[in-house]
Amino acid sequence: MPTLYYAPGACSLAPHIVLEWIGAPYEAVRVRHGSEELLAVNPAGAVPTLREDDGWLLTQCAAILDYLAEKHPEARLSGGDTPRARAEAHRWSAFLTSDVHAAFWPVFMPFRYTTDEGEAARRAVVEAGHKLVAKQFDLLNRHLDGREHVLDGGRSVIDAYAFPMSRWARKMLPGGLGPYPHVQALHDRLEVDPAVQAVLAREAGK
Ligand SMILES: N[C@@H](CCC(=O)N[C@@H](CS)C(=O)NCC(=O)O)C(=O)O
Repeated sequence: MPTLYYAPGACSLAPHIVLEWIGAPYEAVRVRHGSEELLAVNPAGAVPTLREDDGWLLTQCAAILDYLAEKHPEARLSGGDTPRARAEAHRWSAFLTSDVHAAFWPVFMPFRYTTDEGEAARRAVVEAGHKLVAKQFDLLNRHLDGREHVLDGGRSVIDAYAFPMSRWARKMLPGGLGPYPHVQALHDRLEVDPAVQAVLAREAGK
């Protein structure tokens, strides 16, 4: 049975949702950033980390999502098997796990982006981060116009990753998801999914 190390609301929410969609037994272990427990499985001190029964550890959300989709073809979460479908899955995985995720860092962790400890410098970094996030969400919003899922092959692990990113944007951007109605629509469809509801409740400790 695989074990997922997660932190509530973090990008680890994506593989958590995917494991629930797959429906096979798994264990979800809540960890604190910087804890010995997390550092023991991921020296970067980041979530998500996946551990298989034989002790094999996998980090990097994109790799974990791709692995889970490949391991469980019956769940049909890869977005398709043709060379172009695989390329599209990798394209959108790279966009979301690098461009979009990284754009949030100045918003969440402004102190990592300036050595100036003043409030004005902190605010300037956060505002620059907002602009970067907005640029990425504009791209995602335009892609989702007329689409129900990120990938044309239907529901996939990429939708699962888009969900925590959308939640972050809704919470952190001054206008929330208002300017991105197609992203908002995807978020809303996913939010009412029973598996997503179950995972959100677990992560909230309910
Ligand atoms: N590139 C990594 C990034 C993982 C990552 O940064 N996770 C965040 C939570 S969303 C984290 O654990 N951050 C802890 C830290 O940076 O100290 C991945 O996609 O798995």
